[in-house]
Amino acid sequence: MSETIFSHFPAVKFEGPSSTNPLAYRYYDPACVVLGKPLSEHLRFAVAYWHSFAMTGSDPFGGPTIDRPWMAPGDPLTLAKLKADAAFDFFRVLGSPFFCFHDADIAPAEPTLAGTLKNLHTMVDYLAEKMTSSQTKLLWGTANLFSHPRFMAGAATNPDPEVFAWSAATVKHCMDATQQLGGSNYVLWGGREGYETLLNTDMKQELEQMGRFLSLVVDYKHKIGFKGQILVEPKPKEPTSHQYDFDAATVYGFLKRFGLEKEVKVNLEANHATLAGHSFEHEIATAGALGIFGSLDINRGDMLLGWDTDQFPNDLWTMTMAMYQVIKAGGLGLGGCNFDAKVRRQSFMPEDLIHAHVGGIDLCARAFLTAAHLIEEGEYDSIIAERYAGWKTTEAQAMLAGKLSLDEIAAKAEKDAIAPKPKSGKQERIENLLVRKIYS
Ligand code: XLS
Ligand code: CA
Ligand code: CA
Repeated sequence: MSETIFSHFPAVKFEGPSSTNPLAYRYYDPACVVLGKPLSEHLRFAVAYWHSFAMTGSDPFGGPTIDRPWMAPGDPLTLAKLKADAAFDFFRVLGSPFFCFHDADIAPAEPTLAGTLKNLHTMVDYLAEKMTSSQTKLLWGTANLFSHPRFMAGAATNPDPEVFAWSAATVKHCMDATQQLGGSNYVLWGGREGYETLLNTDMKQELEQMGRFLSLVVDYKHKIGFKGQILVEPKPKEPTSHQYDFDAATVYGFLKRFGLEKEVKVNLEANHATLAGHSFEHEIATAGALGIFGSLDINRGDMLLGWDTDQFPNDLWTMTMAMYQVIKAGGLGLGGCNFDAKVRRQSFMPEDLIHAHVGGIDLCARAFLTAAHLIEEGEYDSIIAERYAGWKTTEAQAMLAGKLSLDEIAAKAEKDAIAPKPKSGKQERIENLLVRKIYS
């Protein structure tokens, strides 16, 4: 492979908490066994191709600030291969176990569907070849059904059935690509599946279309024997003002309605949770309780802004709360921690991209280790268990299991003259315990 912009960076190594090397892992020791398996298998970190290699730093007020060799004018397929070479070199530097991509990130589009799909498969073959000499695997593939003007009124929910069909064809080929590359998951983020104004929108019709589309995806998964998970990624707004996949609970209701709740799980993003007015851990706990927890997009928003800034995470408290809920939800399984995060537009040096990922990986690792320690030690869980201990009695269990009707419960409560006493929720005691554990 020819030289890339990352060639002169050595692989980042675990050096332990006392290291002062800015490009070392202080907490992420991939081989460290915790809760019965190596940390790398719990966290399954992934680099997002779009933010790391396709993002130019432009914003509504200014043009590109990030200039990579593959962004120069030239033959689009040659440039896409140059980009892929750099991407896999970057994975080498981080020791990244996984990556994620959209079709549009890896392959140039053409005016025709056939031309675009041909380029996609050329580049998928190229990535497949690169993966034979790399440790990095595919966490998930997805389709960009939101950037091109044809998707301005949605993909599956577009009023034009030809856009539905174009989207179906694209997803079919992206699922084939994901399977060819051994991907663990296929993700659907409904970028423009929502509306800007109800004045021109038939919501009932659009929801039918979206349900049919997802059912077709699930059918195709079984048809080709794809062993990975199908994941829907909730987001409440941006780019549309009302997105149909608002949050984990909304997606669950939608899946139930179309009988897909056993087939599809969610890919939860921190910044999308906060845009929905939730915490990241709320979304993880909700998905865990509903049995649809799939994977994570790791990032953070800016609480003073209120849009999707996709910054790298740096808050240990928040991440520890999230990781605690991940463990309680049964772990990431086939999912992983994908850095759906981008460097700021002033951070245009290749080195900035490495610093960003090293910090994010280390933060997640530290948070996971603390969450695992909290669980192993048991003090925190025992406070919660004690709070619900009343439900352990046979009588309470009978009530929960539906063995007593409302009037039977009423009759018994009156006969026993029950008099429940208020009990402390112990919030401050818990907060003090967590502060001690997280910052020690
Ligand atoms: C955008 C989404 C997107 C999905 C993949 O806000 O986060 O990047 O993760 O299409
Ligand atoms: Ca995302
Ligand atoms: Ca986002």
